[in-house]
Amino acid sequence: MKTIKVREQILKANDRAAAENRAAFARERIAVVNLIGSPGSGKTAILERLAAHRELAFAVLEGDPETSLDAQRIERAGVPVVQIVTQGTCHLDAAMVHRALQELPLEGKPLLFIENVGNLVCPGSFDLGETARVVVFSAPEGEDKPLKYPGVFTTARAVVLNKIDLLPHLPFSLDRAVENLAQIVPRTPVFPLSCATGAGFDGFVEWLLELSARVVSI
Ligand SMILES: Nc1nc2c(ncn2[C@@H]2O[C@H](COP(=O)(O)OP(=O)(O)OP(=O)(O)O)[C@@H](O)[C@H]2O)c(=O)[nH]1
Ligand SMILES: [Mg+2]
Repeated sequence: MKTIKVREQILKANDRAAAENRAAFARERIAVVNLIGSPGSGKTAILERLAAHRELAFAVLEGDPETSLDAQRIERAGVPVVQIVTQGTCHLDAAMVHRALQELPLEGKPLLFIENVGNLVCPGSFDLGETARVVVFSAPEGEDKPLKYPGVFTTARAVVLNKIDLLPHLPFSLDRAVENLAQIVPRTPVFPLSCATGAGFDGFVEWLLELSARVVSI
Protein backbone atom coordinates (compact mmCIF):
# COMPACT_ATOMS: atom_id res chain seq x y z
CA MET A 1 0.00 0.00 0.00
CA LYS A 2 1.26 3.46 -0.86
CA THR A 3 0.98 6.30 1.62
CA ILE A 4 1.19 9.84 0.31
CA LYS A 5 2.34 12.33 2.90
CA VAL A 6 0.57 15.41 1.54
CA ARG A 7 1.50 17.68 4.44
CA GLU A 8 5.22 16.90 4.05
CA GLN A 9 5.06 17.55 0.31
CA ILE A 10 3.24 20.85 0.79
CA LEU A 11 5.77 22.01 3.37
CA LYS A 12 8.73 20.98 1.19
CA ALA A 13 7.32 22.90 -1.79
CA ASN A 14 6.74 25.87 0.51
CA ASP A 15 10.33 25.71 1.80
CA ARG A 16 11.63 25.86 -1.78
CA ALA A 17 9.48 28.92 -2.56
CA ALA A 18 10.51 30.51 0.75
CA ALA A 19 14.20 30.03 -0.09
CA GLU A 20 13.62 31.86 -3.39
CA ASN A 21 11.85 34.72 -1.58
CA ARG A 22 14.68 34.88 0.97
CA ALA A 23 17.31 35.09 -1.78
CA ALA A 24 15.35 37.88 -3.52
CA PHE A 25 15.02 39.83 -0.25
CA ALA A 26 18.76 39.42 0.39
CA ARG A 27 19.61 40.66 -3.12
CA GLU A 28 17.46 43.76 -2.55
CA ARG A 29 18.74 44.20 1.07
CA ILE A 30 15.20 44.22 2.45
CA ALA A 31 14.46 43.17 6.02
CA VAL A 32 11.17 41.30 6.12
CA VAL A 33 9.03 40.90 9.23
CA ASN A 34 6.33 38.23 9.31
CA LEU A 35 3.75 39.52 11.80
CA ILE A 36 1.79 36.68 13.38
CA GLY A 37 -0.97 36.90 15.98
CA SER A 38 -4.57 36.01 16.83
CA PRO A 39 -7.43 37.75 15.02
CA GLY A 40 -7.86 41.15 16.63
CA SER A 41 -4.56 41.14 18.56
CA GLY A 42 -3.73 44.45 16.86
CA LYS A 43 -1.39 43.56 13.99
CA THR A 44 -2.85 46.18 11.63
CA ALA A 45 -3.10 48.75 14.43
CA ILE A 46 0.63 48.26 15.10
CA LEU A 47 1.42 48.92 11.43
CA GLU A 48 -0.79 52.02 11.47
CA ARG A 49 1.14 53.33 14.48
CA LEU A 50 4.51 52.48 12.90
CA ALA A 51 3.53 54.47 9.80
CA ALA A 52 3.78 57.63 11.90
CA HIS A 53 7.46 56.84 12.62
CA ARG A 54 9.02 58.45 9.58
CA GLU A 55 12.45 56.97 10.41
CA LEU A 56 10.97 53.62 9.31
CA ALA A 57 10.38 53.45 5.56
CA PHE A 58 8.32 50.34 4.90
CA ALA A 59 5.79 48.60 2.70
CA VAL A 60 3.17 46.04 3.71
CA LEU A 61 1.73 42.79 2.39
CA GLU A 62 -1.61 42.12 4.05
CA GLY A 63 -2.97 38.60 4.46
CA ASP A 64 -6.63 37.93 5.24
CA PRO A 65 -9.09 35.12 4.52
CA GLU A 66 -11.56 37.64 3.03
CA THR A 67 -11.79 41.40 2.33
CA SER A 68 -9.21 44.10 1.74
CA LEU A 69 -10.23 46.07 4.83
CA ASP A 70 -6.75 45.94 6.38
CA ALA A 71 -5.06 47.05 3.15
CA GLN A 72 -7.47 50.01 3.03
CA ARG A 73 -6.40 50.98 6.57
CA ILE A 74 -2.71 50.75 5.65
CA GLU A 75 -3.27 52.76 2.48
CA ARG A 76 -4.98 55.48 4.51
CA ALA A 77 -1.84 55.58 6.68
CA GLY A 78 0.14 56.45 3.53
CA VAL A 79 2.03 53.16 3.21
CA PRO A 80 2.35 51.11 -0.03
CA VAL A 81 0.34 47.92 0.43
CA VAL A 82 -0.97 44.88 -1.40
CA GLN A 83 -3.74 42.69 -0.02
CA ILE A 84 -3.55 38.91 -0.34
CA VAL A 85 -6.99 37.32 0.06
CA THR A 86 -6.44 33.65 0.91
CA GLN A 87 -10.11 32.69 0.28
CA GLY A 88 -10.46 30.98 3.62
CA THR A 89 -6.97 29.56 4.03
CA CYS A 90 -5.73 30.11 7.58
CA HIS A 91 -2.17 31.21 6.73
CA LEU A 92 -0.04 32.79 4.04
CA ASP A 93 2.44 30.67 2.11
CA ALA A 94 5.63 31.58 0.29
CA ALA A 95 4.09 31.32 -3.20
CA MET A 96 1.32 33.79 -2.29
CA VAL A 97 3.98 36.22 -1.06
CA HIS A 98 6.02 35.73 -4.23
CA ARG A 99 3.00 36.54 -6.43
CA ALA A 100 1.97 39.58 -4.37
CA LEU A 101 5.51 40.99 -4.52
CA GLN A 102 5.10 41.45 -8.27
CA GLU A 103 2.47 44.11 -7.45
CA LEU A 104 4.35 45.91 -4.67
CA PRO A 105 6.93 48.61 -5.40
CA LEU A 106 9.75 48.16 -2.88
CA GLU A 107 12.22 50.77 -4.15
CA GLY A 108 13.55 52.81 -1.25
CA LYS A 109 11.86 50.56 1.30
CA PRO A 110 14.43 48.74 3.42
CA LEU A 111 11.66 47.11 5.46
CA LEU A 112 8.67 44.98 4.48
CA PHE A 113 5.98 43.80 6.89
CA ILE A 114 3.87 40.79 6.03
CA GLU A 115 0.73 40.71 8.18
CA ASN A 116 -0.21 37.06 8.31
CA VAL A 117 -3.75 35.71 8.64
CA GLY A 118 -4.96 36.03 12.23
CA ASN A 119 -4.06 32.68 13.80
CA LEU A 120 -1.50 31.38 16.31
CA VAL A 121 -1.18 27.89 14.80
CA CYS A 122 -1.08 27.52 11.00
CA PRO A 123 1.14 30.53 10.11
CA GLY A 124 3.86 29.06 12.33
CA SER A 125 4.42 26.13 9.93
CA PHE A 126 4.88 28.21 6.77
CA ASP A 127 8.20 29.93 6.15
CA LEU A 128 7.64 32.95 3.89
CA GLY A 129 11.34 33.71 3.43
CA GLU A 130 11.16 36.38 6.13
CA THR A 131 14.12 37.79 8.03
CA ALA A 132 12.29 37.62 11.35
CA ARG A 133 8.98 36.65 12.83
CA VAL A 134 7.29 38.89 15.35
CA VAL A 135 4.45 37.36 17.35
CA VAL A 136 1.78 39.72 18.64
CA PHE A 137 -0.43 38.85 21.54
CA SER A 138 -2.67 41.20 23.44
CA ALA A 139 -3.78 41.53 27.02
CA PRO A 140 -7.47 40.60 26.47
CA GLU A 141 -6.35 37.18 25.12
CA GLY A 142 -4.98 36.14 28.52
CA GLU A 143 -1.52 35.44 29.93
CA ASP A 144 -1.62 31.76 28.98
CA LYS A 145 -1.14 32.16 25.21
CA PRO A 146 2.63 31.47 25.17
CA LEU A 147 2.01 28.24 27.13
CA LYS A 148 -0.88 27.11 24.90
CA TYR A 149 0.74 28.01 21.57
CA PRO A 150 4.46 27.48 22.24
CA GLY A 151 5.19 26.43 18.64
CA VAL A 152 4.73 29.84 17.12
CA PHE A 153 6.33 31.66 20.05
CA THR A 154 9.50 29.58 19.78
CA THR A 155 9.99 30.79 16.19
CA ALA A 156 9.64 34.49 17.13
CA ARG A 157 12.60 36.86 17.09
CA ALA A 158 10.52 39.30 19.15
CA VAL A 159 7.15 39.33 20.91
CA VAL A 160 4.82 42.30 21.08
CA LEU A 161 2.40 42.38 24.01
CA ASN A 162 -0.28 44.78 22.83
CA LYS A 163 -3.17 46.68 24.46
CA ILE A 164 -1.42 47.45 27.74
CA ASP A 165 -3.72 50.48 28.03
CA LEU A 166 -6.44 47.97 28.96
CA LEU A 167 -4.52 46.50 31.93
CA PRO A 168 -6.52 48.43 34.57
CA HIS A 169 -9.73 46.86 33.21
CA LEU A 170 -8.59 43.25 32.80
CA PRO A 171 -7.77 40.35 35.09
CA PHE A 172 -4.41 40.18 33.30
CA SER A 173 -1.06 40.19 35.04
CA LEU A 174 1.73 41.62 32.91
CA ASP A 175 4.28 39.96 35.25
CA ARG A 176 2.65 36.56 34.78
CA ALA A 177 2.54 37.01 31.01
CA VAL A 178 6.25 37.88 30.95
CA GLU A 179 7.00 34.85 33.21
CA ASN A 180 5.06 32.59 30.82
CA LEU A 181 7.02 33.96 27.88
CA ALA A 182 10.28 33.44 29.80
CA GLN A 183 9.36 29.77 30.27
CA ILE A 184 8.93 29.26 26.52
CA VAL A 185 11.33 31.83 24.99
CA PRO A 186 13.71 33.06 27.69
CA ARG A 187 15.99 35.02 25.36
CA THR A 188 13.39 36.63 23.09
CA PRO A 189 12.83 40.37 23.55
CA VAL A 190 9.31 41.36 24.63
CA PHE A 191 7.79 44.76 23.85
CA PRO A 192 4.72 45.64 25.92
CA LEU A 193 2.97 48.47 24.11
CA SER A 194 -0.32 50.13 23.31
CA CYS A 195 -1.60 51.13 19.90
CA ALA A 196 -4.27 53.20 21.63
CA THR A 197 -1.78 55.47 23.43
CA GLY A 198 1.50 54.85 21.57
CA ALA A 199 3.20 53.78 24.83
CA GLY A 200 6.11 51.37 24.44
CA PHE A 201 6.67 51.95 20.71
CA ASP A 202 10.13 53.53 21.00
CA GLY A 203 11.82 50.27 22.03
CA PHE A 204 10.09 48.31 19.29
CA VAL A 205 10.99 50.91 16.63
CA GLU A 206 14.63 50.78 17.77
CA TRP A 207 14.61 46.98 17.46
CA LEU A 208 13.16 47.25 13.92
CA LEU A 209 15.77 49.82 12.90
CA GLU A 210 18.55 47.52 14.18
CA LEU A 211 17.08 44.57 12.27
CA SER A 212 16.89 46.63 9.10
CA ALA A 213 20.43 48.02 9.57
CA ARG A 214 21.84 44.49 10.00
CA VAL A 215 20.25 43.38 6.70
CA VAL A 216 21.50 46.46 4.82
CA SER A 217 25.07 45.89 6.08
CA ILE A 218 25.30 42.18 5.12
N1 LIG B 1 -7.62 49.42 23.58
C1 LIG B 1 -6.85 49.03 22.56
N2 LIG B 1 -7.41 48.57 21.43
C2 LIG B 1 -6.59 48.19 20.43
C3 LIG B 1 -5.18 48.26 20.53
N3 LIG B 1 -4.65 47.77 19.40
C4 LIG B 1 -5.67 47.44 18.61
N4 LIG B 1 -6.85 47.69 19.22
C5 LIG B 1 -8.19 47.44 18.70
O1 LIG B 1 -8.33 46.04 18.53
C6 LIG B 1 -9.14 45.75 17.40
C7 LIG B 1 -8.41 44.81 16.47
O2 LIG B 1 -7.27 45.48 15.94
P1 LIG B 1 -6.65 45.09 14.52
O3 LIG B 1 -5.46 45.95 14.32
O4 LIG B 1 -7.70 45.08 13.49
O5 LIG B 1 -6.20 43.59 14.83
P2 LIG B 1 -5.57 42.52 13.82
O6 LIG B 1 -4.65 41.68 14.61
O7 LIG B 1 -4.99 43.23 12.66
O8 LIG B 1 -6.84 41.67 13.39
P3 LIG B 1 -7.01 40.67 12.12
O9 LIG B 1 -6.36 41.32 10.93
O10 LIG B 1 -8.48 40.54 11.97
O11 LIG B 1 -6.34 39.38 12.49
C8 LIG B 1 -9.48 47.08 16.76
O12 LIG B 1 -10.75 47.50 17.21
C9 LIG B 1 -8.39 48.02 17.31
O13 LIG B 1 -8.79 49.35 17.38
C10 LIG B 1 -4.61 48.77 21.74
O14 LIG B 1 -3.40 48.87 21.95
N5 LIG B 1 -5.50 49.13 22.74
MG1 LIG C 1 -5.32 42.98 10.63
